[in-house]
Amino acid sequence: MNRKKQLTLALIGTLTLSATAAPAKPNIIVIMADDLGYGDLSCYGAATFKTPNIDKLAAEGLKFTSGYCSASTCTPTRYSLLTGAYAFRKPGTGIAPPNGHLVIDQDTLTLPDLMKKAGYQTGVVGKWHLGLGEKGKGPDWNGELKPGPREIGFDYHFLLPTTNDRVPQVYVTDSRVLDLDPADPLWVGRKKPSPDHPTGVSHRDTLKMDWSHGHNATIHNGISRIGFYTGGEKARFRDEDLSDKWVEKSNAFIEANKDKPFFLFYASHDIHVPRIPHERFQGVTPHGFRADSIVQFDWTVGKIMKTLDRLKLTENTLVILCSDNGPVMDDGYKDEALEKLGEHKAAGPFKGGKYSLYEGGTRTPFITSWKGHIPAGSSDKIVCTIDLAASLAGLTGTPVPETACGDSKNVLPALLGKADAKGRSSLIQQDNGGRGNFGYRSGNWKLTKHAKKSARNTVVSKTLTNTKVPEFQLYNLAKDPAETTNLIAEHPEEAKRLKQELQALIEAGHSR
Ligand code: NG6
Ligand code: CA
Repeated sequence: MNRKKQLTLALIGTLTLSATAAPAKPNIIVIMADDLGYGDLSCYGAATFKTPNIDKLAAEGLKFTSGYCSASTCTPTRYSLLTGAYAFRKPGTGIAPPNGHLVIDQDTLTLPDLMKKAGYQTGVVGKWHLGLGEKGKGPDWNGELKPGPREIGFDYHFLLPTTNDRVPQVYVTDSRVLDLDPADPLWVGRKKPSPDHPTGVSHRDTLKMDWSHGHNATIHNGISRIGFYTGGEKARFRDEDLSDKWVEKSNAFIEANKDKPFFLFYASHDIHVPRIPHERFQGVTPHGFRADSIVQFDWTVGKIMKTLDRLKLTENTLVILCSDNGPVMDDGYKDEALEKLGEHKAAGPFKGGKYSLYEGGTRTPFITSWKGHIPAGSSDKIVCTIDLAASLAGLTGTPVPETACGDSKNVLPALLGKADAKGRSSLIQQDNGGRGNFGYRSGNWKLTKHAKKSARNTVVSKTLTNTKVPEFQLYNLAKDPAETTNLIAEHPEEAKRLKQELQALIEAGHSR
């Protein structure tokens, strides 16, 4: 055989190999951090501490510079991730209270439903915060917590029901509170259960972390919370142990499903308040518990990646890492996040953070990694957590009915780093919802609409303050990513176009 022919055959061999080696149905792990800002990882510019495990994921995969979550608070982003629909279209999807009911209708075709249709085992581990139980009833803490994750498509769940600054501090698995002693029933409510019930107000001097606003009701583990509860003593966990538990349960799910395609939603509680990392992470950064919790989160990612390596699943698993909203410093506890911030820029180059319509509210870390299938590098394509439903359905060849996932775009080529990928041309950004506020990015133009003419200022200020702003502002993100110069007077035609597009997308009821 001549050399040219040999080379040609070798080349064909490689091509065929890579074509056939591509599994049609890779495992999928969506890792969502809580309140993690654009600048909060060393691969996104954090310079005063290191996140080596996520940096490795980014170095081997694709790091997005225009990756978004769909809202600047938790519940609406998670609602949109799982339903593929903008949360503002469904009133009642703002931050869920301790006794909130499930905000996703059971007949909605969800992301885990689509994965199940594709033959996947589906699981969710970590923070839920989408409510449990029926509308008008809420969670039956001592009985079956239905409807819940199982009823909307997850075969397996191991969860913290809301956020850890809300009561109760118990795990939910198998549609029940884990380790609940029927002789010590759990009661959760909004009113103080008895005059002598210790709270963050009456027993403030006993707290191991003081509160700054809200968060002054029932005390558990030396920390007072939002809401009241009694009972369920045996079922309660320590804040310090949450991350170890997420690793244990995520790894067990991966191990149990290693021979089938699986879809795991690992929803970390890091770095939401109360930021109480495990003792071994306390003090590892110069910034106090906020950044210590980031390092802890990074460790959990490393543990999961090691499990994939050990089970030889790395080349058959797509990992997507994202956040549920931008950063916040003082979110109700005196944990010195702001005092110890130093030069760290939690929102990177962007303005605003959690609760905000500015880029810092929703432009967050976004990394995709799939060894051998996603080229290493960075991408400036616009992608959003709301797109995972249509994109992952696209990946697995699962048809999405026209009426489902109404705002989820198939941006799979962008997520996989394909050369001709486009990503989104536009994106609506929302805050917690219900106030008529919107951000709208179209190409490099960004319009903000603050219906009440005030904006939340979360990152730089000590407490949550409101700043007076014009109803409409227009920014050029290519030249002014920090949204400092409002161009609405200079570019009335762009402002008009964006206002019209935004209004049309809102009125249409869907955008796919
Ligand atoms: C707010 C809480 C805040 C946090 C947030 C939800 C007060 C004063 N503030 O209402 O601490 O819990 O809700 O955060 O209570 S999220 O990331 O789950 O959306
Ligand atoms: Ca959050």
